Amino acid sequence: MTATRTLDALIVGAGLSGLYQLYRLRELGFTTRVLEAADGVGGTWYWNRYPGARCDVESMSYSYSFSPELEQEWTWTEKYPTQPEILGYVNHVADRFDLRRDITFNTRVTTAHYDEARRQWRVETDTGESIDSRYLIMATGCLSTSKLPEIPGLERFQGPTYHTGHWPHEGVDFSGMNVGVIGTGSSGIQSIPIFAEQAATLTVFQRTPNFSMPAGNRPLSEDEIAEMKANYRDWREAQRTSGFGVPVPLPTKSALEASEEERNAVYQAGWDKGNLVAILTAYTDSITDKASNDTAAEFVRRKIRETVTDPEVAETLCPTSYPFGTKRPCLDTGYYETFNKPHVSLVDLRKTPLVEMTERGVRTSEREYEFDAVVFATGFDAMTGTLGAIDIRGKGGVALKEKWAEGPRSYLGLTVAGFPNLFTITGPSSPSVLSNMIVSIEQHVDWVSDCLAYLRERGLAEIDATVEAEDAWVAHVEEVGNATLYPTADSWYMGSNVPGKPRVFMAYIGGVGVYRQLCDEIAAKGYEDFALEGALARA
Ligand code: FAD
Ligand code: N01
Repeated sequence: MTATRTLDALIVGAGLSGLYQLYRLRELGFTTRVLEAADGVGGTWYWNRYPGARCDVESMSYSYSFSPELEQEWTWTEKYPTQPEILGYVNHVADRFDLRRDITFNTRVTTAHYDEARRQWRVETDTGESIDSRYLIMATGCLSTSKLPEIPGLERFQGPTYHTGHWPHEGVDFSGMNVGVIGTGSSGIQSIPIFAEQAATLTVFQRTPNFSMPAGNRPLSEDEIAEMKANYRDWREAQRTSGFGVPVPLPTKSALEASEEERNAVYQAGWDKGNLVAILTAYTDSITDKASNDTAAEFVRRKIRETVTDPEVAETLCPTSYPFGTKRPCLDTGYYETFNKPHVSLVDLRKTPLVEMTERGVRTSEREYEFDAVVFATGFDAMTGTLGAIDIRGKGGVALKEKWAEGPRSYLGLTVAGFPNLFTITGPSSPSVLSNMIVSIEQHVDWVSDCLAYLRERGLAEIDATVEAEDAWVAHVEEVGNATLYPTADSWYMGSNVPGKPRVFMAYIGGVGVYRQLCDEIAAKGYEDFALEGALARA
């Protein structure tokens, strides 16, 4: 392998994070390159092409804020944008800012080792390239390593199988087929109604029911587009200072202080707007007190019972084993109604667990189901899976995977002590997946860009979080998490969807606005809590 000249910064991933990071670093005059495993930009929106895939943050909010010109010239068509529309947007951004010339596609980073003497990273790829870079920025995504169900015989099935996270670009037509779907998280909930429109029979295998509410999606009117475009700056500011990156009025009282009538009116208003965050934050204790949370959970369960005509099926679809919101809730289009169709059936894996895949289909503890095709909507090894798949080694040759064996340890979810000059965009222990992610992405990218400019101005070659700061951050993230109901659920936020993964709450629930302020203060104090070292050796 031959190494080319040392870059200032290597970015891994060309999703929303990697593209904006490239834009910012290029603007600052750093030599930068992006490596991307896919053959195109878009990340999540490149890979997840299953029917029904869309964002459940409103389009005009789930968009970059860094360029007022871009905001004005791009016009979203629907309240909640489809995957093709978002991918079109991301491609537009890549072209508009001429980003592609610094992106190498079809290239997966396999190893990244820190060279302590030279204070830089050596990165190797599956195409045999070796690249030296002062800084290494992982824009590899929180939900970018898909997982299959952990059952024997996956290779035995004779028909086609599909994972929602790797959907064929040419699409799949299930017309006339008997189709099985495993998984009822957001991807399953979005795609199942569309599979049901095509398939002769559809069998849904559910391990845990999810809370979902109607998206109420619709075309955007010219007036509302014009209004947002006129007020974008204020809206962006409100996003940045909000709790979840979605501005909603702040709650003033406990759910238990409100009458049932009042509560139902509040929940109904959120329901009618298809606004998850409005329900999740309707009361001061919605996500911290079980009794308060139960009022929202029961509201949704009532809706399920009203919608699904078979009472047994309705009960199976009602989540009861965890509080509302502690597994990622969903917005759907006709999900519960789908189970009223005579050719759609639901299998409760809590009662009859999956045993294996067979040549003909899927076997549960009760019987074998025969299918022409099987869809895995079984999610991701979230937050740490993608970083864990790369052999990342910091000081002393310590592997990140070893360091994170008991759960991710980072400072601010941005840096890892002992792994100097490494940055993780929306890394574990930052608000990331508990937010409108593009807001968190821009905040992280801006922080990293400012940090690199700061180091360059002072001729510094290395930045490393101190172990003390990291320990304190990990403890703070845990403490804030434990003050909520999130850790009580078995969710991918907790790593519980991957057998053997440590059970740790992997996101920061302190709020997007609070977190931003904290990060800004640390930067303003000259990156206190970091060791800044060494004269920058320039070739
Ligand atoms: P990604 O989009 O995941 O991009 C990471 C990129 O890194 C990928 O292209 C991947 O191929 C590449 N990569 C990874 N490892 C390597 C490697 N070793 N070498 C080279 N390249 C590598 N968020 C919201 O806020 N609202 C939503 O409604 C929402 N909907 C979602 C729907 C789906 C189906 C999924 C899966 C996620 C959704 N998300 C949503 C989260 C979404 O992931 C983020 O909003 C955002 O798109 C993440 O962008 P990213 O660039 O950080 O990561
Ligand atoms: O994955 P998931 P996803 N046997 O992990 C089941 C974002 N997203 O791709 O809950 C049987 O949520 C698993 O069961 P259980 C969003 O952040 C957003 O749907 O672990 N079942 C679950 O039902 C989301 O949270 C949108 O008991 C098995 C399902 O498979 C995240 O991406 C759309 C199993 C997986 O659900 C992931 O969503 C799509 C097994 N061995 C995605 N393994 C929006 O609309 C897993 N399951 C915004």
